[in-house]
Amino acid sequence: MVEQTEQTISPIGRFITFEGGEGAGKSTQIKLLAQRLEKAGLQTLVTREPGGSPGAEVIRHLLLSGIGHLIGGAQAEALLFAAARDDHVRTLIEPALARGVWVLCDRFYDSTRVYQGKLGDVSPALLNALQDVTIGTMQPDLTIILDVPVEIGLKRAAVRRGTAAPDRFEGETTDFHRKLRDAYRQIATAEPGRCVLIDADAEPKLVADRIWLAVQDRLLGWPQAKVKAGAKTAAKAGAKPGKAKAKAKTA
Ligand code: T5A
Repeated sequence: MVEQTEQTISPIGRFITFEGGEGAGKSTQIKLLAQRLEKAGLQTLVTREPGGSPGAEVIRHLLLSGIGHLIGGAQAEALLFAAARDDHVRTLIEPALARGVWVLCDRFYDSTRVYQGKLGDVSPALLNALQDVTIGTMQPDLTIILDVPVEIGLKRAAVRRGTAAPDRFEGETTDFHRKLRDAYRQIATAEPGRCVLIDADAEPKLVADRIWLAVQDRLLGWPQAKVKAGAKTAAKAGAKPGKAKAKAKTA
């Protein structure tokens, strides 16, 4: 298994982003994928947005407190997310990729497109301009969109939060979160080359197997036989990999 890994893995760094609604399981899954990649001999860096770099973490604190929304609504928030992203990309992501590290990022610009664009009505022209300034032509090599029913995601987020108050975005209405889910599904449909939609309404281990299949298939170039072997493992545990894959292409 390790021999195959060494023969087929590209030495350049890859950029994988995780997206989805509240409580979809991004933080949980990003750690599990990093463990699998490290086991395969790849150096990884797990990071998040908003935040990831010292400067961006300061802006994260402002954003999640709701100050951006208070001073100028979704447009002000879009500007703050962009400022945080600019620092994060320049000081952390680009240097890591240049060193050959695989960067796994919990949320990236799709979050801005969905939260501030689709739901906040910030104009595509402004979002495109911000994207040009912050990331230019850089694109994730793969975007994993975790899809769960809204009620389940919100319940998970509430359990994790415990007695703490919901943040600015968790506190939105159920209708907001439904639209959020739809918007992510639309992105998966519109950009099937970059995105894969993963059914995340399952045990964490099973979701991790689905993600691993997608990463093997899309980025590691492992032989089909190997992918099928992974699919069998998932099927044994009750997964329907064929269905998940078809959904990713059509949802
Ligand atoms: N935002 C962000 C924007 O509006 N615009 C932007 O441009 C960007 C970058 C960030 C907020 O900022 C917004 C979006 C967000 O609202 P955050 O605190 O970073 O907020 O939180 P989120 O990214 O939303 O992530 P969450 O913390 O809500 O959830 P995760 O990471 O998706 O889920 P996770 O892994 O922490 O799991 C939540 C709980 O569920 C359990 C976990 O153990 C945990 O308790 N769990 C499962 N339970 C059952 N089955 C599974 N499969 C499970 N997977 C996890």
